[in-house]
Amino acid sequence: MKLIIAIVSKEDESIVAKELTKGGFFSTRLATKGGFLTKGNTTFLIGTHESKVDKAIDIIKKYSKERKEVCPYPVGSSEIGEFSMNSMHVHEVIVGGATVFVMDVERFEKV
Ligand code: 2BA
Repeated sequence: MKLIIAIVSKEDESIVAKELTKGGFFSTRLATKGGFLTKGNTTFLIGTHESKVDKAIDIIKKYSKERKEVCPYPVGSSEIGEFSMNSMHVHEVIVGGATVFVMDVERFEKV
């Protein structure tokens, strides 16, 4: 059993949820917010068998569009996390398609 944690843009939430359900997956949606843009996004929790992980990721990938977002920070001086932004002169960042984590599930029960 695996747990897929997938962060998708809010705009893609409905179609991703619909297609996951059509594909036979159970999912839970959480309203979340990115630490960088501080914009709302959606985090899916999908518990599934290991053999179906690739299928779920294919669906998420297919329906999560890449977008350009305007970066709200003054560009050129700050350091955020491990990334030095000293040399960045862009005012836009590319968001997505989706950010996906796959984790082992030690135990799964519906009680
Ligand atoms: P945000 O944190 O709002 O990030 C939005 C976009 O800003 C990122 O797109 C990336 O292009 C840029 N960005 C984020 N942090 C940055 C940094 N420290 N320096 C320079 N640019 C940065 P994505 O990478 O597609 O991420 C979309 C959303 O997925 C993120 O929204 C966050 O909510 C989540 N995410 C991405 N990577 C993650 C990670 N390693 N751990 C946890 N959540 C993550």
